Amino acid sequence: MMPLLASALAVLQQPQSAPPYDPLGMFPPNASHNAGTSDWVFYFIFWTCLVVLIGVCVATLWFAFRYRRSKVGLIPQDSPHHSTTLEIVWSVVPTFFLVAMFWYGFKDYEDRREIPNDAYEIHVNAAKWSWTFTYPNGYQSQHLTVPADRNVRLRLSSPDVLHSVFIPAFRVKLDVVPGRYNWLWFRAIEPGVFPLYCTEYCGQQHSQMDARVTVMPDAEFDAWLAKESDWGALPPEVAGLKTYGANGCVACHTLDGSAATGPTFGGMFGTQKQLADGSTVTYDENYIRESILTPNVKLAAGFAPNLMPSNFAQALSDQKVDWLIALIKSKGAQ
Ligand code: HEC
Ligand SMILES: [Cu+2]
Repeated sequence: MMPLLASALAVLQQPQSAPPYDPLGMFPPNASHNAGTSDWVFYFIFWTCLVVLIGVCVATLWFAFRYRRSKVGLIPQDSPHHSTTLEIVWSVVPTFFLVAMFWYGFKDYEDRREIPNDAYEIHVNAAKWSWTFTYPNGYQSQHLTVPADRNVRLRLSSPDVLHSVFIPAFRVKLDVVPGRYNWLWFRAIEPGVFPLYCTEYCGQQHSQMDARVTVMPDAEFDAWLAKESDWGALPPEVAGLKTYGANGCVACHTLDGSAATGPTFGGMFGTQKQLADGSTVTYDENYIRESILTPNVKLAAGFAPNLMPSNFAQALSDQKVDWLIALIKSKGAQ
């Protein structure tokens, strides 16, 4: 009983933004700036409830024993009608605790909703049944990597159904709602690897919708991201596939021969291509390059002009154009 009481009293000394406090070992690792605070609020409510529970049980048992029938008979005597002091005490004391629960809970809620302006934004796309994390430079991954000691904001979106992102070690959880963005933020406090789950039933493979969160030291993060995004280390057609995804070609072009807003890249390389003006060209490196950089000069037959964006000459480096050519070539007929 004494150690329990000592831990209960310790809760009163915990300030906001608290260090880890988990005397009963109920929580996963404590890895974000407000994990301690939310644990603390939990324990504050827990200890309060425990004390009240014990008080009510003891009083019930005591009254049942004290006023048992063999003692008071079938017709009990009148008891005092009321006690003002007692009524004030049992109204004011619980009110104080209820207000405290609200106050601490609300402060933590406020902290969660007020996203710092300097937060590093990572876009989280939750789709049936996987996660895609997109970094400010366009790098994409199926797992989340964040710097320690830096405010990170996740922008959540879903193209299909309701999902919910849950990182137990950070004590954060928020719905991912189709058709709108939601934001949540945290500041990881220690390097490590933690699980991330979808916690909204989203169909057959919902239970497989999990990912890893890796927290790395702040100083290493930027170098890590630069290295991961360095597609030059990859085979050119693989780098081309990444460029195809990252620069939005995927929205209009397919790789498997099927029709879309624009012509497919599948099975085209080396063929004779019909143009809108009736002439033909060889679908080779130069034709691809020209089609990307000046789309309207040689218009593919059957497609309207000005559909393909004409800003790729600025948006794509020469190297990216090379990678795209390698990609189209790798899907080609020869
Ligand atoms: C908004 C839709 C759209 C996007 C995005 C788009 N394209 Fe196109 N693209 C088209 C259309 C439509 C055509 C056919 C008309 C023309 O030739 O300009 C085309 C034609 C092409 C052609 C010629 C293909 C052929 O069979 O003649 C190439 C190569 C090409 N696009 C590459 C790209 C690459 C690479 C990207 C991404 C960096 C891209 N496109 C992004 C719509 C798009
Ligand atoms: Cu899901």
